[in-house]
Amino acid sequence: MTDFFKPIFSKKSKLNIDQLIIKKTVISFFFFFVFAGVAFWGWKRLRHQTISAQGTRPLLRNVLNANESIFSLLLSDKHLAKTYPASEAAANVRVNGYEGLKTKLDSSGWRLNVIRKNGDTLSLTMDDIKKLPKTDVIFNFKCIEGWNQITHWAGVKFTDFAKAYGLNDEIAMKYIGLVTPDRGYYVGIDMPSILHPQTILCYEMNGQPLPLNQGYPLRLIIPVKYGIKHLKRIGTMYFDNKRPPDYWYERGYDYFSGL
Ligand SMILES: Nc1nc2c(c(=O)[nH]1)N[C@H]1C(S)=C(S)[C@@H](COP(=O)(O)O)O[C@H]1N2
Ligand SMILES: [Mo]
Repeated sequence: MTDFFKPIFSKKSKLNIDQLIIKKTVISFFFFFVFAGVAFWGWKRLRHQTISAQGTRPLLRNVLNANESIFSLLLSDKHLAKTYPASEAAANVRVNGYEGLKTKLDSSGWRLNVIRKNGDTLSLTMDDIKKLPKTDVIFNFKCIEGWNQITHWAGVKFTDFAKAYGLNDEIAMKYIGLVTPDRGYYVGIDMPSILHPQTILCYEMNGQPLPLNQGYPLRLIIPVKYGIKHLKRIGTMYFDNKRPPDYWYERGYDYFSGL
């Protein structure tokens, strides 16, 4: 008996088929019980946690935050989202999400308000923004609901915009917040992502001014993030070292929402 079992867990011995089967079975059961134990522990923890101000149960939020610290390490200016020729861009672009677009837009009164670190506000018109160099971005737009579409956008690179308006102290902070004019939709974005070379303040789609439901006059296009972060109809931007409030984060989604 022992001559049969003993060698199974000693590294040196050669095993016959029956011994190998037993070894693999024992190892499989071991991992089965470990994973079942972790799952049971997680389930017990979750049952007693209530949905917090962070939009979900604390254990789930901790998992999302841990994912964020791993994925933010992968974000780099050298990692570009795949781009496509304009001929591959969809002509009929999907429209999704109307938060912050439900109030009538005051086109002539619209300004981009940039709240500076010292509290001053820059109040910019579309002409101010269109004067800056224009960049096209054609990429695969991805929504967490599960659809994606190759789409063609153009506007000013966020880094060109920040340079033109001398937002040096501002981009040294950790986050940027964007809000629609009526405050109905709002996002917070980590600074490395907004400074990524493919992030644009966008005013054109397929070579035309943005349609109203796609965020006219100005929206964010940020290919390193899921659709939820591409805020349409920007009214105000501000900078902070703490995470700015974020519409979908408050409803349980991942804050980082990176791709
Ligand atoms: N103002 C505003 N911007 C928004 C949303 C919204 O509800 N309101 N939805 C977001 C989501 S979930 C997605 S997928 C994209 C969709 O952009 P599209 O309508 O141009 O396809 O916009 C994002 N920006
Ligand atoms: Mo979305």
